[in-house]
Amino acid sequence: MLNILFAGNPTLWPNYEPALKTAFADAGLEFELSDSCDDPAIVDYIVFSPAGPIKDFSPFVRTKAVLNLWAGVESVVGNKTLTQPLTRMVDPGLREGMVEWVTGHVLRHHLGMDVHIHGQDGVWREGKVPPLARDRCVGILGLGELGAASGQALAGLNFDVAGWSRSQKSIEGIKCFSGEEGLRDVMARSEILVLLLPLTPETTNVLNSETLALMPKGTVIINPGRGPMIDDAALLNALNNGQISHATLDVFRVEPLPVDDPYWAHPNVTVTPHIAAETRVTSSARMVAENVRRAEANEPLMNVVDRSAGY
Ligand code: NDP
Ligand code: OXD
Repeated sequence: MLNILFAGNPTLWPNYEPALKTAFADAGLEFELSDSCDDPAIVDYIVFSPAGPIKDFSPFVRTKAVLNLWAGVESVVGNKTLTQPLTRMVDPGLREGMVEWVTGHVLRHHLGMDVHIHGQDGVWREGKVPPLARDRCVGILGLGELGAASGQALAGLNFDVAGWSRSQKSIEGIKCFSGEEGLRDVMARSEILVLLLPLTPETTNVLNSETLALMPKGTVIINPGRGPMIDDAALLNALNNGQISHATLDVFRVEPLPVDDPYWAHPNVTVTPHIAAETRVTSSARMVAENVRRAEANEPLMNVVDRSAGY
């Protein structure tokens, strides 16, 4: 009998309890699932999220894996008490949600929708025909689960998509770049740039005054990745001098974004409240159960975090 502890956001327990029970049973596991435990020493697996109660993993001496419900692991990967294998969330529902959010926001800026949505003032504005997608360069920083899927969806709409990753990739429909030179190449061609990197020391402030200056004047920034990948002062400066025409930001250094943050009031910034993509309960429960099944069968876990890379 496996003891599995749900240590995610407590408000999600009523949804996750039945979904995880179904998924573990379907995976053929014998288990006790609980959202609390009196004795950490008997816990075999932890279903984890940074919004949950566990900050110290050291009492969980028998735990075979910590299964993160989030894709991003920056808030747990450096936890010195975490010695157990850590997996991150790769979930079809999360991926689909991100593809939809990215595609919607890219299309908004590509088509110049705001001019007409906010311009219902009786003025017949002609001459605002957008180029075809095939003539619009979109850049994606990060070509992992979410970046590659979003890039491929945009390529499917004919956008001219280029992407950047740590290792060199070959992905149908996407011009792939890597390395410092590759970053400069992607920045220099992107009229719309989407950030889907994980937050690590290497990706912190990847958008700064130097890299923003490489971009074509009037570029749009879309950030569903993580807030600290942008040097906020540099972005605000670039927005104020027109180097960047708009920023759609879903993630921030401080969340919730404080009410007096300059992003809220900036006319060329759209703030969304970290809703780009959410881990979906049913599909993610299946991913968690599959990993527990694998561990019990001595098969390699899926989506193990590389602690040295930080993602
Ligand atoms: P993956 O780990 O699958 O992909 C990360 C990509 O970034 C990989 O292509 C990786 O390169 C690349 N990368 C990492 N470090 C560097 C670097 N130093 N230089 C260049 N490229 C780098 O992550 P996901 O696609 O699953 O998720 C990406 C991020 O999206 C998450 O970490 C999270 O922060 C964010 N997110 C936001 C959500 C929201 O609602 N706003 C929801 C879910 C996730 P390589 O392929 O070579 O490893
Ligand atoms: C995630 C997120 O990392 O929701 O999963 O941001």
